[in-house]
Amino acid sequence: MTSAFPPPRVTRRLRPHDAGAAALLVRELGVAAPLARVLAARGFVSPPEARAWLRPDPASLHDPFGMGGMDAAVDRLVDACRRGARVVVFGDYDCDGIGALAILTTTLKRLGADAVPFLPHRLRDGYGLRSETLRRVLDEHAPEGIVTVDCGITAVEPIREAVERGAFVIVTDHHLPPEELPRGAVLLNPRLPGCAYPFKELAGAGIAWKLSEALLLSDGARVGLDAKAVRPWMASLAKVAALSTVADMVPLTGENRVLVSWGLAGLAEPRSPGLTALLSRSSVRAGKSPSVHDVAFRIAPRLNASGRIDHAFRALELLTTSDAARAEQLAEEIEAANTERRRMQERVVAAALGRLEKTFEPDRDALVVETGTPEEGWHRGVLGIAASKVAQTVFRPVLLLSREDGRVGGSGRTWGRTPLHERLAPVARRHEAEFGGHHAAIGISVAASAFEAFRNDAKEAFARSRDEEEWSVVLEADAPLRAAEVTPELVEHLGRLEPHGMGNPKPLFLLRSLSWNGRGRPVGEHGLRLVLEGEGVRLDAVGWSLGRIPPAGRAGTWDVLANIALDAFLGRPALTVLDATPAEAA
Ligand SMILES: [Mn+2]
Repeated sequence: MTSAFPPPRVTRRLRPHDAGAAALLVRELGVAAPLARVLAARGFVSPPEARAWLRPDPASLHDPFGMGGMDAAVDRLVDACRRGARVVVFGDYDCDGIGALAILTTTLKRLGADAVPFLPHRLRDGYGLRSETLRRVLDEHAPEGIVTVDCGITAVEPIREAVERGAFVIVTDHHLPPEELPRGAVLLNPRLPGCAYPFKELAGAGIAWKLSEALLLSDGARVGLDAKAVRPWMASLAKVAALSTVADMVPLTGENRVLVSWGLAGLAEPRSPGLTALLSRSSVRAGKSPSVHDVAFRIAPRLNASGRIDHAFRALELLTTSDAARAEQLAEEIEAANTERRRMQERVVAAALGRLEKTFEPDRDALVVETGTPEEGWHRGVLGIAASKVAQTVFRPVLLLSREDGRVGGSGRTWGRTPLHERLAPVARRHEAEFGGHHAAIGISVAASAFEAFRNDAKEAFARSRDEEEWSVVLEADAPLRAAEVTPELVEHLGRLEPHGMGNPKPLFLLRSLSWNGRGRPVGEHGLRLVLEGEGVRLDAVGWSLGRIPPAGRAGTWDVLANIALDAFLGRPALTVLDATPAEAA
């Protein structure tokens, strides 16, 4: 049976590398030659640079006071802490916002402030700092000041109002600053024009972490946290910052690489009862550091779940409680929310794909727009993740929208390199939609009366700029590799490139002319375990899509793109084959 959704083209590339630079790295750092080739191909051509990358060191983190606004923010907050003043920390309901909130609230409380965390409700309050929500915060808590985390840089009007009412406002955010900035507030955002802070890619929790560090360095001694005690405190906050940073899909380079390695290593001993309960529910073995994959696919979805289904306060409380019994109870509630989230998400995905199998036309459709109702389970909180699942099946950008209260609204996720936000923005404007997001992910809401016209317009706009190259899957090998170079030592050396994730993928190697006798043992839906051979060396391999190649076409010589890992079952290195093409005649 042929799929209704033909797979995209695959573009294969090999990164060039400077062989002289790689040889120098082998000599100076004593690393295996294939690792040196990967480093050189990724731009680490000088030994000190490469050494720093291979050994992420907390001592290399930048001075937090180098961030624009830091001095002013610290002065304001230290003063508030000393007087025990009430400060509301205003966060966001995703994993980054929750982590940032936990980090800064914990530090402000430790320094003596009456810090009150506030989380908006996804459905009732919407995203970010809105006037109505802010008014409620001011009325309910009467704080002396407000510090935003992971949001606020676009909240011009709400912040004007808060300042008028006499509150001080400090914005800490990592989103792209708009042209018109909030006035009367201290702004911390490395992306602000003129901010000299050298690293621009911190997540919201990373910035909250830097602000915490600056606060403790300035005034920690007053509460018994002298210079020596600040470091373990920051190490403990780095555990949460690492989870948020991975979850927010920012590149794991620069300071993010340091924070994430430090935090993940620390999570081998989570200490806090909430993190302990969370890791155990996420099937991370006690005493073991979670991997980036564990965070992205097990831990972050749990922290996000309560905010998707209902209110994110449970996740925040889980990260901050010191009560083990309470932590267990919260972890259990979060587990239930996550199960419910998964069920709702699967239902939406199944409904959308069921319809698309009948209606999708690959030559016509350059954008997929599907709608449902809350009664059918189309709940706003899961439409974004459902859209990304559908996009991974149909290989097109996807909008999933729910019809509710006279409006049609939900989320969109792109496929490949299609600039979803840029391409949809003018259409959204024409139909007076509420619209926001970034390159790959958007949120949108249109009046029901304008929806049909919006949908036609959007589909046409995407069809007009159809470019199948944007949808192709790019497999870029870091370096060539010979079969004889695949050794346990190489696997160990390559481990120094971890943690892998956004901006730092697992090294992908090109192994040319491996012969395959055509035999293999099926694993999973389309996978095969097999043995490949090159230069007389036999290599164990697993290929998760090699089962798609008909047996008659298998025996022969292949060029293979593969990751290398230690096969826990075999106890020796094995290839994970991502792609195999008949060998090019040499
Ligand atoms: Mn964020």
